[in-house]
Amino acid sequence: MSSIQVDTSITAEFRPVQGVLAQQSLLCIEQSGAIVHLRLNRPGKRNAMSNTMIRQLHTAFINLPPSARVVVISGEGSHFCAGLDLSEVSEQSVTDGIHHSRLWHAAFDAVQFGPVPVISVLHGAVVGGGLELAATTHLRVAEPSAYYGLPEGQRGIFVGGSGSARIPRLIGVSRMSDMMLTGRVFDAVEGQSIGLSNYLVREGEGLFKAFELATKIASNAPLSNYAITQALPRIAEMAPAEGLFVESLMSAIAQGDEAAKLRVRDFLEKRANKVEKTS
Ligand code: 1HE
Repeated sequence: MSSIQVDTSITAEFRPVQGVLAQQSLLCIEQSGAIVHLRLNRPGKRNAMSNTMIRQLHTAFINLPPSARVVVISGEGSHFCAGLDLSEVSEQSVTDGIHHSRLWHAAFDAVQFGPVPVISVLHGAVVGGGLELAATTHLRVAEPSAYYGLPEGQRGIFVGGSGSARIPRLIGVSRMSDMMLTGRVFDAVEGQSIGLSNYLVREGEGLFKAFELATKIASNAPLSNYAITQALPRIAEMAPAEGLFVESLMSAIAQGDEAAKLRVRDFLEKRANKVEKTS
């Protein structure tokens, strides 16, 4: 029996979280064990992200319960997210536009660089700011109904929610330019093949898959997960010499943690799983 005790049960029911997270009216946030499930909850407007929703997302991610080990984001209704709420920007000044974009950056940084890994479950429209949000999460699970578009070109605007920094890192500048210049829409199968999603599952099975992945992730040592979500993307942006030095520091820090010592001892004393081929 492993000496590592973590509550990663997903058989327990998801229950509404309490406190500040319960007050975010455009989000529905529930928790089961180590997993927090956050649903964008504005289905009448296809989960279009208003300023209020962006602020609520930010608030949620800087107030996650300490017991959270993984967050799963999904969208209520027939689409993941229709992107920016266009009704709020039509009369915006240039200055307001900059502040508006920076609001998104702050919220999405709280998602990507928050305390725990985040998985998004994608179905229906994943467009504009919705794709920017998906690109901010650490893993993406798509259902066959998912489709990806960046209609900014047609709307006369530009990405403002970190898409120009995050989406090319998934699919390259060339594909993103195609999407923005021509309005090209990728379906779920294309999205999977070009790296927009990590997993493509059957319709209606996205959440189940995400919870299954979340359960595995939650059973890792928290510091390893933190290193993977925080150090890895930063090291990947560094020149190799600097990156390798930071890698040495991060690996020594992770290795020095009590959780690592326990896990290595579990393996050496034949209590831990071996690495096996998945079917
Ligand atoms: C919206 C929005 C929105 C829907 N802002 N209200 N995003 C876009 O350009 C995508 C625009 N939306 C669409 O293309 C379609 O709505 C969908 C493909 C997403 C869904 O179609 P459908 O047929 O299921 O719904 P619908 O009938 O078009 O929309 C239902 C309602 O949601 C309707 O409002 P209602 O009051 O008439 O019922 C729509 O107006 C409303 N709605 N999408 C505002 N986006 C930080 S920069 C990010 C830049 C961007 O994100 S640009 C991309 C913006």
